[in-house]
Amino acid sequence: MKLTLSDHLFVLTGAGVSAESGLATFRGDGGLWRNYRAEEVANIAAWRRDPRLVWEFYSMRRRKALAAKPNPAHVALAEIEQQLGDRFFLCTQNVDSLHEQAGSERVHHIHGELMKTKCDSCAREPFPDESTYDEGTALPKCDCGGTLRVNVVWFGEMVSGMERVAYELQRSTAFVAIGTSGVVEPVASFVRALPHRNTLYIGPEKPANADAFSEYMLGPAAEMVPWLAQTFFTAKDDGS
Ligand code: BJW
Ligand code: ZN
Repeated sequence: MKLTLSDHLFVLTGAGVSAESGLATFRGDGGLWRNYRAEEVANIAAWRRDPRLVWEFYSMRRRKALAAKPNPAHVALAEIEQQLGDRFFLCTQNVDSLHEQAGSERVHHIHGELMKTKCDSCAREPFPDESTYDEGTALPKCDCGGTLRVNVVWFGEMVSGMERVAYELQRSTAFVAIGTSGVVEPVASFVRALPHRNTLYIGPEKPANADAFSEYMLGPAAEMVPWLAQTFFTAKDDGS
């Protein structure tokens, strides 16, 4: 991939970028929770059917996320952003805050944020919340009588901030996707909506939408992303 200081870089991250911080991915070996596939619980239909089960799942996720630390991939992305400034945009599907903890500032959480809570009935603003609601505890209620839920985007719900994302895709000159299986829409189609083909995928295996990428770096993010940053900084020092 050609990446220079004058590029507009759009980075897309998925669960794989946080795997080496100890947070499980959705699909594959780490994706099982009490015999449920994670996607079966991360689902609006599951919330309507069994909100207690869904809160138990997200309570477990909140505990794990609170204990997790950014890994070298998060840190390397923050370093690239330092160089590119407003020409850098990071769209993450992850609901953890590891990018922010690593120092990234231009982060868009297209599938929401785990450490925020909102009402499932009224339009009150999502608010910061690290509370957990385990088996036997009452469901949290809003003043309006609605049930409070975690501020994430489930299947069947609209993703967040698509207008800004579409703008950043259009103005990008380079696109890097890291640790995402390429099956969840609309995000999986971003790589097909670009005005260029300067595209790179980083992860241990090719994603489902691999045909749309022009290059791959096959390996774990915590090794490959610092390497990408290094080649970028070397090119910068050369003035190339
Ligand atoms: C490593 C690694 C290491 C491992 N280093 N890498 C068009 C066509 C067909 C269907 C649809 C469509 N448009 C919309 C849909 C429906 C649906 C959808 O996509 N369905 C398909 C699955 C069939 N999409 C939606 O409903 C979306 N909404 C929407 O489009 O609204 C408009 C609309 C509404 C209604 C009708 C029509 C249109 C919303 C999607 C919301 C997804 N939500 C979740 C849960 C979020 C909360 C939470 O975290 O709990 O988001 S599901 C889950 O999947 C989560 C993830 O962000 C998302 C993507 O997963 P990701 O990140 O790719 O993880 P994995 O586990 O799949 O992959 C990990 C990867 O890492 C692997 O590739 C590994 O190899 C790799 N890896 N170790 C680097 N060390
Ligand atoms: Zn309410």
